[in-house]
Order: sequence, then structure tokens, then C-alpha cells
Amino acid sequence: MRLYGFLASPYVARTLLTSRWKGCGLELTPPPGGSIKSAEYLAINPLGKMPALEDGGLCLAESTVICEYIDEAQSGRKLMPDSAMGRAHARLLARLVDTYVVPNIGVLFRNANPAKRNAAEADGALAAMRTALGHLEHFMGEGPFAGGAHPGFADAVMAPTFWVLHRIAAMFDVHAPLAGFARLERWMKAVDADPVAGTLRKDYEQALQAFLASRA
Ligand SMILES: N[C@@H](CCC(=O)N[C@@H](CS)C(=O)NCC(=O)O)C(=O)O
Repeated sequence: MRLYGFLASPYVARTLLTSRWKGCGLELTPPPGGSIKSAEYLAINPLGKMPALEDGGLCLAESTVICEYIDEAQSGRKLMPDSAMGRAHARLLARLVDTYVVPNIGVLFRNANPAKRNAAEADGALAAMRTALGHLEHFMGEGPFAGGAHPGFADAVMAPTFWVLHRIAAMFDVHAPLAGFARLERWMKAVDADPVAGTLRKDYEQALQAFLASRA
């Protein structure tokens, strides 16, 4: 199995977190040609996005699909819940994050530079973000992790998104973006206290910082 991408991407980080929680020792391979737009990488994943996963001569794209595949194909503790409703709940949380939280992070990213900021657009994204977080809060369980006592698929998908959210929100002087969302706050504390996720968060933040500095 070969996982392509750079750690600064939250989509890549969620697949790496999945593999670490599985204990399968999968590490990142930089895209061939050095870029996700190189001809070599586009031959593997024509979407030109990361991550991509190669296994047995076949290639997968889309991080949540890759996370589910790693969970099913590798031995180790199952990250998807046992019950049909548990699995649907995990997929729901992942879908809510990708559909309603991530796009607002994208808008904030575009407006990160105060000198070039469209304040109205950024304010709109911050407001839409709180609405999305409120909806996510509604569907969070009793915790501490998304599916209960142990981290799983939904936590792996959500965690890096919230790491980047904290970083980007701080650029808009929002230093506690989960304030007021008790379940999400408790969940974030549990994820940060997890040794595997806590370690990856440090590496992820370094990679993100280097990426942001390269764009400044
Ligand atoms: N829906 C995709 C999104 C992947 C994605 O957009 N990755 C970003 C890196 S954070 C990327 O490769 N962007 C390059 C591009 O869109 O051209 C997934 O879940 O894997």
C-alpha cells in the first residue's frame, strides 16, 4: 500500500491518522515528480488532488474512501462502528464536516492575508462556520470520541479539519472557535489527549506552518 501526499493537507492527515490508529505503519510518499500536478502523479490520480492510495496496482482517491479502505483492508482494531446506525452516524459526521465546515475554511484561507482580505466574505464564512458547527454539535454523541469510548473513522476525518480550523480562525482573532459547543469542545480535548492524534497534531501544525510561510 502506498499513500501519496504532503502532511500539510488535512485530507492527507486524516488518512495518516487512520493508518496510525490502525497501527499499520503506512507512511506518506511524496507525489512522484514532486507535485500533485506532475505528469507522473496525474497518471496515478488524474484529479490532481491529494491524497491518493495505491494498492495492488489499483488507485483510490478521496480521503474518506481511502480511510474506509485502510480500515477494512488492514488488520487491527476496527475504526468503523459495529452497528449499521453507528456506521451511518460516523459517515454523517464526516459528511457534515466536508460539506458544511470545510468550504468555510476554504473561504477563510482565501482571505487569510489581511492586506488583501474581503472582510464581508470572511465575516460571512465565520458566521456560516458557527452555523455548521452548531449542526455538527447537534449530531455529536455523548463522547468523548465521536462514536463513544474509542477514536474511530469519524474522529480521523474530523480531527485534522479542526486542527486547521483553529489555525486559520486565529488569523481572524477567533482563538476559541469551538466556544459554546460543549460536545465539540469535549471531543477536541479527547482527541488532543490521545497519544497518537496528539503526536500527529504537532507534526501537522509544523507542516501547515511551513506551508503558510511558503505562501506568505
Ligand atoms: N475531496 C477530496 C479533496 C482533496 C483536496 O482537495 N486536497 C487538496 C489538498 S488540501 C488538493 O489536493 N488540492 C489541489 C487542487 O485542488 O488542485 C478528498 O477528500 O480527498
